[in-house]
Amino acid sequence: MFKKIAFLIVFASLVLAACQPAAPAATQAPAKVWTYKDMTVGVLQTGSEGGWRAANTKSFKETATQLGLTLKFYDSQNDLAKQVAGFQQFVQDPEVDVIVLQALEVTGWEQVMKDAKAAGKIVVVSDRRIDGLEGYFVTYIGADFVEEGRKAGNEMCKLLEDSATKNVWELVGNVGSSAAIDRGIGFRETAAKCGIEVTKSQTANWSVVEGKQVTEAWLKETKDVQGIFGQNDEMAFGAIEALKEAGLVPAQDVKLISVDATGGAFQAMLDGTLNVTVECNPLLAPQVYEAALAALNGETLPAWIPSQESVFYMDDPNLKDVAAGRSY
Ligand code: GYE
Repeated sequence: MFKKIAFLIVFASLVLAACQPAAPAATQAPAKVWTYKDMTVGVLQTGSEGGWRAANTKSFKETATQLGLTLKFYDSQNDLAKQVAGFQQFVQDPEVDVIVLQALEVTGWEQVMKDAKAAGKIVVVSDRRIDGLEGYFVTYIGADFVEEGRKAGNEMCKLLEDSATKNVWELVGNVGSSAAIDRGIGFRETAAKCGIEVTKSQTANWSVVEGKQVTEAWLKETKDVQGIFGQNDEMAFGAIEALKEAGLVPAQDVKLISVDATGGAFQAMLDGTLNVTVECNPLLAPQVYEAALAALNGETLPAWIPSQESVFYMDDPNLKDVAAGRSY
């Protein structure tokens, strides 16, 4: 009997509780509306390997000051282990709200991405994509490197249209980076259409010095080359020096195409030593910070926010004015 009464009392109180109207909205703490001034952003930079990177770093630092957000800038010195350690550091830093990854390589991010998610950090991947791990970062902001490679392949086809042989050498970025992998894929896709053969391909780590050394070594083996594809401006500059020292005329005897379109590339085109440069926009910070703020305020972002890019030509009659109007 006693048990029945006890059960009825418990049951009645449960029914009563369920019928209680929800607490008026006024008492629930309104979701925090983030502003740039509330944000602390940890940026994991690759290193300082050239003109593009310098413009990219400047974009992050200057835009942070303009917006009034707190920036923690980590220079990975082009060392993957250092970049992973920097990521962990930002995960453990209670002040950091957002982590921006500019990945040296496409793999190696699984554990730290999981740790960041567990720690409630917003992660934005910018500049260079990584493999997989969708759901662990809110968006990728950066270029279509495959398309950049395709553009370079199409331009090399035009430059070698009347050439009996179409042997092209490729100076590649750092091994394992999405920029290097994808530009190579895109270039081969379109270059093959006009019978171009990539007869030599080697990393020169985005650098002028290595671009020159690699090209010099190849020129010692053979001078049967009609075009050089530098996956960035700096490596193409190195090739230009090597060609000159080998008695070849850059952009005439050997056609040259680079990617980035930094100020140095415009100067090389004005000097008549570089035929074409395919733009890769380094000024990513405004889009990155905007996306981070939107994500902190609960917005869902597109998986990829591509940057807008063009192609520039040595034989453009307005090249001088175009070059004068460039901001990097
Ligand atoms: O092309 C190169 C830099 O990630 C797009 O990195 C960037 C590349 C750029 O070292 O100059």
